[in-house]
Amino acid sequence: MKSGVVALIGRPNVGKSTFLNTILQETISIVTPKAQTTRDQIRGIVTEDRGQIVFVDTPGIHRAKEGGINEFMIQEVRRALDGPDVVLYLIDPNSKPEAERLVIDFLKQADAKLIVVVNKADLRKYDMGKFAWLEGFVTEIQTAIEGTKCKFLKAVEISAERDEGVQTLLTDMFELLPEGHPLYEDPDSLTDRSSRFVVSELIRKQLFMKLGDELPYSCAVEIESFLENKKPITISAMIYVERDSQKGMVIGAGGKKIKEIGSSARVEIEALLGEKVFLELRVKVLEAWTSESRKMKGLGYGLDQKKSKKRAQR
Ligand SMILES: Nc1nc2c(ncn2[C@@H]2O[C@H](COP(=O)(O)OP(=O)(O)OP(=O)(O)O)[C@@H](O)[C@H]2O)c(=O)[nH]1
Ligand SMILES: [Mg+2]
Repeated sequence: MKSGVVALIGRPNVGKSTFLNTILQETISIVTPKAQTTRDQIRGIVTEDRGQIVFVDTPGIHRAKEGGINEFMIQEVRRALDGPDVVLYLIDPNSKPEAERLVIDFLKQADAKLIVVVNKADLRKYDMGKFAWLEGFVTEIQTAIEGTKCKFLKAVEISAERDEGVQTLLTDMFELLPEGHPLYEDPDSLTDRSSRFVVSELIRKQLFMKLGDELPYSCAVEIESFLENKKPITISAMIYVERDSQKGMVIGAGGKKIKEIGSSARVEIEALLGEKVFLELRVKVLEAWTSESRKMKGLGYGLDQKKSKKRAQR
């Protein structure tokens, strides 16, 4: 049996979470049209006769201010790059070398085999000329990581959304990985995350889908109770925002907005759990939670202890 860990990394919005869901044929990691949707690393487990591969979805790599939620996201990327067998570096053909160079710095720290995955190949079909930068950039990556422990294998094109090239890549992964015991014993488990976590993410997804540009970045979701034995399954969740004015926007006039968010989230939660669900949402202000580490920790976005101590000493 083959066994190993494959990290999915890249800039925000390139299709990392879409790739994970396509591989698993299940929505484990939320996907939205907005950048910086994913905040935590999320493992997706593929177990079959060929062996087991643990794919690790990560937040998009971006320049993060120290000490806030964005630093947490980058910390999650670094954690995922600590020890995978293979790194899949996903690129959106609409990106630019200047933006992608940020990712190269992360690759240099990885002791792993590297495959560059140009996603959204469906877009390339329409205008090859516009995407001519990609070839030169792949060469640039190879030069930049020379002499590091990150070993370039090849570049491939896929469309994660259309499941084109994904299965071939999966076969490549099985061939590349070493023989070994599976990391997760239960052949039916698809992720390391609890249903509670995935449910909170499905609610967060609807905040991204239904609220204006900036507001979703100030939102966090916490499941307060999850009564699985009740019929219908009864879930109560709290949406945290940073300011009073944001609370009003999430609720909307006459509670219309939060109703919309709740009913769309409920449909997806029912699909996930395979049962009817009663979902209750409430909104609470937790002032400046995206920049205060104690509050972030309470919401599951804990910053590394050592780093926080260093910061406090400065
Ligand atoms: N055309 C096209 N769009 C895609 C493809 N894969 C993903 N997308 C779209 O790209 C957008 C971002 O997808 P995500 O999977 O959320 O991207 P991500 O890299 O996880 O983004 P972050 O979590 O923000 O880092 C969504 O609107 C997807 O529908 C693809 O193969 N083709
Ligand atoms: Mg994502």
